Amino acid sequence: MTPQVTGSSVTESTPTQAKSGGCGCDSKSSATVEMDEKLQERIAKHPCYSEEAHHHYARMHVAVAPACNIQCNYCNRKYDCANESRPGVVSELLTPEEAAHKALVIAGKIPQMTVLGIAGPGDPLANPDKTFRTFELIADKAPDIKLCLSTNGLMLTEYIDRIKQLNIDHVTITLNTIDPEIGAQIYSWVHYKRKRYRGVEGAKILLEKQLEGLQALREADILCKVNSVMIPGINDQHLVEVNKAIRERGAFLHNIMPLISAPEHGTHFGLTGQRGPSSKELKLVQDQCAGNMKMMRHCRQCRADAIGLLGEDRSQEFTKENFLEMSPEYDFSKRQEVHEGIEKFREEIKAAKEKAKTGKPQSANNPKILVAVATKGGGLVNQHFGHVKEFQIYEVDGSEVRFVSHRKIDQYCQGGYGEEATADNIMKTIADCKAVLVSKIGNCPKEKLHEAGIQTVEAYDVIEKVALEFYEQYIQELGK
Ligand code: CLF
Ligand code: SF4
Repeated sequence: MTPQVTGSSVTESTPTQAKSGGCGCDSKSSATVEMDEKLQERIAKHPCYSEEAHHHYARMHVAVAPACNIQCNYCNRKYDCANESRPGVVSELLTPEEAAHKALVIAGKIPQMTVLGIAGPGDPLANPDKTFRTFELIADKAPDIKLCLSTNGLMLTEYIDRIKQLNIDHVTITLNTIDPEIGAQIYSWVHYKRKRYRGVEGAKILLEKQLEGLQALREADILCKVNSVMIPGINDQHLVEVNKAIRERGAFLHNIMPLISAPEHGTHFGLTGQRGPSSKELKLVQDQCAGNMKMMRHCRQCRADAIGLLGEDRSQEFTKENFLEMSPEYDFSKRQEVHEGIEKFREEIKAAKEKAKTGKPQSANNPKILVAVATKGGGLVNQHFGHVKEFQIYEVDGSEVRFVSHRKIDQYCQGGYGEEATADNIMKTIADCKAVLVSKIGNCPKEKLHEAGIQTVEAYDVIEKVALEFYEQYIQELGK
């Protein structure tokens, strides 16, 4: 699938969905346009499937699936599923009834929550009764919440009819390799049809089932995202091949995520010193695959019980003790009202982006630069430097402003203690950026950034607009 630029907004379409005429003009048929629109509608409020939506809409995970049918070398069962989470203990397991109650509470308290995902802490399809019961309860009471499932794919073909029947429109498969020899280095065992398989034999079964599952999702017209964990020295050189294989089988989106590995996680990789990739290595592989299909770069490897916008986690506000005391406040009309407001705001942002682009120089010779953006969401530069916990990194070339990654930092404001140390770390984390775009910044960090050759821009406006204005000024100064 190729990212397409229409006006100022990047849209996603599959190769069969967008074709150009011989003259290079856009000659989409009305059926194709309609297909694009339908596709857009399906992803418009999904914060993972649409990069743009993740500034506005939230997801929640319910941890109802403890068991797993394989053993990945990057996972320790007492931690979150590394498929969809960073290693952190899942605070509490829920029954389907508790999960449904929680979803209805959150749907009222956070009306911009549009997607409910089951992503662990084990594999949802190794716990089919709990998983499907949860989805059933939620679909029944909250029809406007999209259902999302993340699996290792081993049992996908067995449950595809059930998935379709429940209207689960988004499924993620974590597929790290298509080569059983490489698979044997990633999976220590696979439990299939009451038997445990090890090494290449186990990996072969898993990989075959994953590719069959992908095919089955395409046939059932369910949008499939593939997650691949990048493991340097094991599958990093092989991910372009994985990308090709999944594209051919109709995957919608590819999310290459860095291996998170530390001895204290108690995983095989953690204990044997297997490192994860640097952000530069990760970006290189993502860029190699990007010409071929739409890549997801805004993944936060969230917990199996995460709640909120992707960059935030509000799960601790809704512990079992808390949410069981709360009454469900799900209100369909109120939620629709909030969503309409968000959509109106998105239109305004879109118009502002288009306006910002008008008349900007479009040249292949324009250098690409990185900028670090402080944002609380909404597609705006709207956060104080001292409060930033993660910068969003954008690549700018004068005509395009492209999200490339996020980088976590320790918050600068430490209440008067420790700012020196955090400042040094922040400088290191964004050393390759030409500027930080913030709503406000104090004199002290501003001076430090300038000393490090990083400019500061204070604004409260649409990210793309601020980034393009900075770029123009940067190029002028470069010319001088
Ligand atoms: Fe959850 Fe996954 Fe659905 Fe999103 S997460 S089940 S597709 S609703 Fe999203 Fe989290 Fe990355 Fe997953 S940021 S880890 S990709
Ligand atoms: Fe862990 Fe998920 Fe792998 Fe199962 S599929 S071993 S839960 S990372």
